[in-house]
Amino acid sequence: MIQNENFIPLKGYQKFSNEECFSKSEKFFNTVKLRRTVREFSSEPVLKETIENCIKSAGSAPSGANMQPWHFCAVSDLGLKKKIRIAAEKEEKEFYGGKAPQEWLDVLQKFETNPEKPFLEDAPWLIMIFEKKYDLDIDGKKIKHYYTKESVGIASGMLITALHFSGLVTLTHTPSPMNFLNDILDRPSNEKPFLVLVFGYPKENVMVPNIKRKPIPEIASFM
Ligand code: IYR
Repeated sequence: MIQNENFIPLKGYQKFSNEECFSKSEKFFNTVKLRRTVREFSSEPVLKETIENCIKSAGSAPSGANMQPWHFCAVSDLGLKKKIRIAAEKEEKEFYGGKAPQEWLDVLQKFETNPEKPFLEDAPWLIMIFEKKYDLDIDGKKIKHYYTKESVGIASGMLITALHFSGLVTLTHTPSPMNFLNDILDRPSNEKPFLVLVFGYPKENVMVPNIKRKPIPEIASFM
């Protein structure tokens, strides 16, 4: 047994039988499979405390050398949301108007996406997720981070799952490039925008794309 101050006993672990594990996995899947990306939101507010819980869940993600290389910037302010929408739509107009290769636009066609992004103002909250390429110590010396993309990707997945579990719907939005978010949100240069997560309650009678999920033999192999 390891005995030094770097380690503590595993807390709160609950052992389940194989049957219980199966039943819990099924229950989780039956909740998670209902998650759908939604593009139209009601303006109904969401409690800040709910968002804090979801961000705490995301912040419990594993990360390279436990550097926790993320920052979550939650925005409900109407003025900021408007600024973000204007800047994102500027990039998206270029994307749809010639920057994106035709092949890419062709696969997006069935989702009917376009440069208009009203959800950036309609949804009660946006969380801008930043990837911290490095940290700075009190003397301004760089602290290297490892596997930042992987770590922030895992945390983002956990945030989406937490919001879904709380009864909210999300949209993962990635205007490209998104450097404008550093200016609008006054974030430092060691933080790189990773994802805009739009979320709230869905607009009434919202429609979603008619898509299928790949079955297990297509996405997994057991050896
Ligand atoms: N960022 C654009 C384009 C876009 C790209 C992918 I890949 C999508 O799955 C959906 C949209 C937009 O948000 O419209």
